[in-house]
Amino acid sequence: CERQDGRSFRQRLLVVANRLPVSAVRRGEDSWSLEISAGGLVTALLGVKEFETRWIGWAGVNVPDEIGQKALTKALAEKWCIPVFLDEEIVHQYYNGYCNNILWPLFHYLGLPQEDRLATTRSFQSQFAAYKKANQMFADVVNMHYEEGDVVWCHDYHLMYLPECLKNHNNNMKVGWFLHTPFPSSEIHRTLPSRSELLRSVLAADLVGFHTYDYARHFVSACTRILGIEGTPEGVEDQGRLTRVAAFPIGIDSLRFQNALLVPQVQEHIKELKERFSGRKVMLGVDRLDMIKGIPQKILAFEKFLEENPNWRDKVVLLQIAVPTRTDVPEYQKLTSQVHEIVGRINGRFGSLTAVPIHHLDRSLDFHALCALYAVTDVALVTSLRDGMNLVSYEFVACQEAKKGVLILSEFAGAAQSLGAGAILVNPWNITEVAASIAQALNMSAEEREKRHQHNFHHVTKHTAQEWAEMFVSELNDTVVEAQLRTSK
Ligand code: ADQ
Repeated sequence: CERQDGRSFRQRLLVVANRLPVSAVRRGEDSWSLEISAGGLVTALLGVKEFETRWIGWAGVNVPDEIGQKALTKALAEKWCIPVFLDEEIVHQYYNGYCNNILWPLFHYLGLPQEDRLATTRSFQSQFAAYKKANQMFADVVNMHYEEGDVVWCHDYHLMYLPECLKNHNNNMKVGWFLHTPFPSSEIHRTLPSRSELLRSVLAADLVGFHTYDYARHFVSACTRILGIEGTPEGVEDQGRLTRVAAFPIGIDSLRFQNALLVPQVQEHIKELKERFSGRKVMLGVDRLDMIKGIPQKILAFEKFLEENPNWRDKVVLLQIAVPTRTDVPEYQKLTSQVHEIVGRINGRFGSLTAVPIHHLDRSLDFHALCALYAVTDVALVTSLRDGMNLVSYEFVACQEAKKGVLILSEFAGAAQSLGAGAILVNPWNITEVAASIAQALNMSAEEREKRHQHNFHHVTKHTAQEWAEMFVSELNDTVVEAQLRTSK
């Protein structure tokens, strides 16, 4: 950007997300240690050099005292982070309640948790009130730090009420909102008691982005059916004001994965894994342990494959790495025991004294260990029941230049739209079909594997996370300029 005196400066980008990209641990009354968590969003935005990025969000810890808050604010400032302090009650109602118990399952077509459906319905109003209050607290922090010309980029289903809070305060603010989950069919969205308020608030943004064209279409039809506002080719127009709606499929920092494979420690790890599983084909699943990832369905499909293909029984192994999340929620605890039970049963059924068909790990792997695993894998199994995009499928492809393994991918993951031509697409609910696709993948000719891999590798290395972030922000800048031109005409 250029100032009036002709000197250039970098535009500031305020990224607002529920969680800051750091984990904070209190060491004393006024001392904190911070660790950057390199999630997809952080790496995406680290690559965007033309903006000066500031992060605004919750640090994930309860800090009731002023001394602690001041010290944490100071420590975070060194990492370009600005905290929003939420107390325990708000976190319980807004984050655990409205975000994770209502919006998350609904947006993934899972409905509300069965046994407490009525309880959820009863507590709905208080949770939505807490959601709005929390969103207003995020807005207050943005307003405090906002400078004219800044671009504000709000992220995900936690902050659907934020665009309206921001625009109510300053209608000239450039506000974008991006959803990382699917946006469901309007038939699902219309069951939400707060359906209209949420849509209206999101529409206050200048630009609204989704991973796929389908999600964008669902959003526009929800606006039409619920609010009676017509969609246009550019987005949604209400009383002369246009909210631009578009698809911005996220990517990964593919070079980071490719470069990791050259690190001697990773090479050594790859060698060890190859020796460990020599004579067996390696199949891999890497997921957060969440209902949406379809882990029990995947394991049952693998069992069916073993049942139907006795010749493969001692020649293939499934490594399932599942990071536990939301471990205090009963629904998730049940999922963990369910997975353990199925794995135990299958290993008992098909294992021997020296080998088992499934290795299941309930933990996170460090980046280098994960890259080594991706590199030795013959077949990756991504069987999400619904998934906004699914970055594991991208990461696997980025690490497969040597092996050219096969990706089995759920048709209900956003990634199916971009990697569908190279992957074997499956309906994860159909265990027989997934079992058959495992057989197809393991028996695939080298020529066909190469062709499929090249297709996906080209996509993953070309459409990176940096490109995604740059496209969204430049579209947001353009949208605002166009709107100003339209109103000045
Ligand atoms: P997630 O649901 O978290 O993200 P995903 O896109 O697959 O799903 O990203 C998971 C990330 O966590 C990947 O980078 C992966 O490497 C890492 N990870 C998973 N299991 C791990 C393990 N056991 N050890 C180490 N790392 C592990 C949400 C949406 C997605 C959307 C992203 C980005 O649900 O649909 O793709 O945001 O928008």
